[in-house]
Amino acid sequence: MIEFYTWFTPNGRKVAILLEETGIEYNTHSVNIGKDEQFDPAFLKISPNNKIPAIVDTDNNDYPLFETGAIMLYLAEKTGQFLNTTDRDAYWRTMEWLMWQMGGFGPILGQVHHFTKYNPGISEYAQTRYETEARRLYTVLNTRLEGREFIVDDYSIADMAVWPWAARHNWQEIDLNEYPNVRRWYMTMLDRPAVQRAWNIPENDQPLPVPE
Ligand SMILES: N[C@@H](CCC(=O)N[C@@H](CS)C(=O)NCC(=O)O)C(=O)O
Repeated sequence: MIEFYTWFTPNGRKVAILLEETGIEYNTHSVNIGKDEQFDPAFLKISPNNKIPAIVDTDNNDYPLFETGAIMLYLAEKTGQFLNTTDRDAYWRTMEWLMWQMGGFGPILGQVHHFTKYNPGISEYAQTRYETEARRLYTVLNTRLEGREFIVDDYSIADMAVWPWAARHNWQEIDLNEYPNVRRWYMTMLDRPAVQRAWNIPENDQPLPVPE
């Protein structure tokens, strides 16, 4: 059994999608980051970086894990799903795009949320810098998806890691119509029942973002 500590944010939803897609048994524990529950001493024992999400694998001596990249690799290995380990090119391409999300798409879009959505006008420099970088990253993704249904051809943890960040395109003032391959891929993902269920973990009243 996987104990899943999370909140309804892009990083939480990355792991929620994977858990739902694999069909593995898990329990959800809400960690309300709006109420600073990520700083509770009990949670810090599992996630010393005081961020959601984190997991505990009770089938593996209560093994705790934080950082979504590590969690997704762990769950892909445990279930044997969504990471092709036999085709070495597919394996490394999946790693490459997972790392691209962890090191670029996530952190930069997180800054766009901070400066453009929540604190507009506070720093023109920061807003311009992160919005420009966000558009560059969407262009990179759009190019990668040209002629491909998914980021690494077969549906993988790379798609699950990137999608919840793209789901906040409105917050980022990104018009997905300017990135047609991203839009098509985004809609393919949106149609998946597991993605729809994951959006609501833990239960929340946020509507699934459907681009105009
Ligand atoms: N690199 C981390 C980032 C996790 C992260 O930033 N989580 C946010 C929510 S999306 C959080 O817990 N924020 C609470 C805080 O910063 O105190 C990962 O991929 O797991």
